[in-house]
Amino acid sequence: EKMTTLKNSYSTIALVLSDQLDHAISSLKCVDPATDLVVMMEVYEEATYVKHHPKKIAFLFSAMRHFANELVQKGFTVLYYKLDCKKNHQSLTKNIEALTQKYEPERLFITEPGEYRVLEFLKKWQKELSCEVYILPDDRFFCDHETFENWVTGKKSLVMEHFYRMMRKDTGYLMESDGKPTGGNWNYDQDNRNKYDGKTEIIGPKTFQPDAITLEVIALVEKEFNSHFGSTTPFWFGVTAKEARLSLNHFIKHSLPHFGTYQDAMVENEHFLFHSVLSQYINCGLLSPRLVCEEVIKAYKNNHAPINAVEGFIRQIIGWREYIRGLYWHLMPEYTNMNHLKAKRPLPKMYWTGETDMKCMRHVIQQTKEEAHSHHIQRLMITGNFALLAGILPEEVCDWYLAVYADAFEWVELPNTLSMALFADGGILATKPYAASGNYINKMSNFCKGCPYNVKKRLGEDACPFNYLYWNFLEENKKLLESNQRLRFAYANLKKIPADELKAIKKQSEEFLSSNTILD
Ligand code: FAD
Ligand code: DLZ
Repeated sequence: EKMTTLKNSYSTIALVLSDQLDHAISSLKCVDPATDLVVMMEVYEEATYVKHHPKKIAFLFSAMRHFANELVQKGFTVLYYKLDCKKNHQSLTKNIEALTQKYEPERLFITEPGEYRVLEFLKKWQKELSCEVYILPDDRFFCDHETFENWVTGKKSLVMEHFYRMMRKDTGYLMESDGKPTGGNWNYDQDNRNKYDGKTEIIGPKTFQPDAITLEVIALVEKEFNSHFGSTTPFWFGVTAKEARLSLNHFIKHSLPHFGTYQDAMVENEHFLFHSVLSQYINCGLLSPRLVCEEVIKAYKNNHAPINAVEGFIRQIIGWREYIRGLYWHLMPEYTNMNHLKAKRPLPKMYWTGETDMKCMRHVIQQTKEEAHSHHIQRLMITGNFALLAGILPEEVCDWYLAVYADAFEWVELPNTLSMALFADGGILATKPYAASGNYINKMSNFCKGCPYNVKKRLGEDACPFNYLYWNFLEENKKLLESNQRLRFAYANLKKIPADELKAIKKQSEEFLSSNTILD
């Protein structure tokens, strides 16, 4: 689809991918609006290699279309392939092959992608296309590949906290002039584990009405991807940088002050609590992580938000987010095959249907279906924890997480799922598995109230499955995990369970995991 009149040939072309929607992206710096061509493509291949959530596809396509319009307004010439345009070959490679034949460019610029799979085919382009293909660094990140590799070199363990402190020093965020951390501590995690008090007003993220472009995209997505898990409505995401910025302001004003305190809390029918819900904007380029950090720190300096909230938030962005990205590129491509605990069960059907009597699982899966979003503790300690305890194949769990969340791109999804949730890397990211029984869920949420399963019981028909699965998990993985110092209390408690009760726990776990509730 032409967005402006095209010439017969272009010496320079830049390709902008759907997660690179930033006017300052490195590829765009290499094109001259007066003479060069920018290309963007909606393609089936990218939308279906895992069956992405329809809301995620609609969000990305609408954001791409808005971004392309902005480029045209700035004077760029843009060749934009809508999904349903006739000349679309539905694959980035096939379209680029056709394009380079037609326009005979001398050079093609692309900012490095967020997936190893895509990088692999870009490298093939470098060999096979008739033009020079330049893959440029993605300087939206604070930590480049070289800095991360230097940090890794010679280390026995890659503890996030150590990386985070380096990033605090590098960025100067929340640092005093004497080199000490603001507030006196590096980390206020112990203040960030409260159950929701039921009183603090929850405002939630800023919502937007879909405009004509988004409505057109939603209609297209509903027609083309109706077999995918999830719904396009309600659609309230922003789709431009301006809207993403308004969402940031809204978060700072209403939720940031409580972000730290309730960071780990979960509440039935509350989808977002005090989380920012900015990840989809940051990851696709609509919102700069630097701007996010600077605005959040400004709120601290203006006494609008306390240190536990601000430090907790900054840690997510310059700590976790950057560390996760570094690990991904450090460990690929072998990473995807890791399965330390030898988990082998297929992904239960309930992950696609949301049909289960376990209230917490039902809530998180149904929310995911509706919103293409759930917050961190829901992802980690409900759906992730269940997959860990039930020994679900990492590959299938990872594909689910990659498909169902609007913020999911492999560089960020894989380490979070495979390493953090499933311990499939054997402890590179986490020092112990985030395995928890129903007790944790009951402590941090109100899901257990009114659940047909009894969170206080570990055996019997109405016992909470998280309970017997937890002990069964420890027992099943004894050889691999018993020597882990951080699990010594858990294993000491396992030892206290009488042999006949442990036998019954194993039996009930086996029956539950092979039952129709799980598999059908
Ligand atoms: P907030 O809680 O408001 O946090 C602020 C920001 O910090 C986020 O927007 C995000 O940019 C960053 N952040 C926080 N935690 C992490 C983290 N662990 N890794 C990377 N960035 C982080 N995040 C994704 O962006 N994409 C994913 O595909 C993704 N998959 C996940 C899968 C699992 C199994 C788990 C446990 C976590 C996953 N996360 C992922 C991390 C985290 O859950 C989301 O970043 C967060 O829920 C997004 O919501 P928010 O914007 O409200 O975050
Ligand atoms: C996730 C996704 C989807 C659904 N669709 C497209 C698309 O049509 N065009 C595109 O350029 N990118 C898409 N993506 C993102 C890619 O799958 C991939 O994650 C990024 O290109 C990595 O940088």
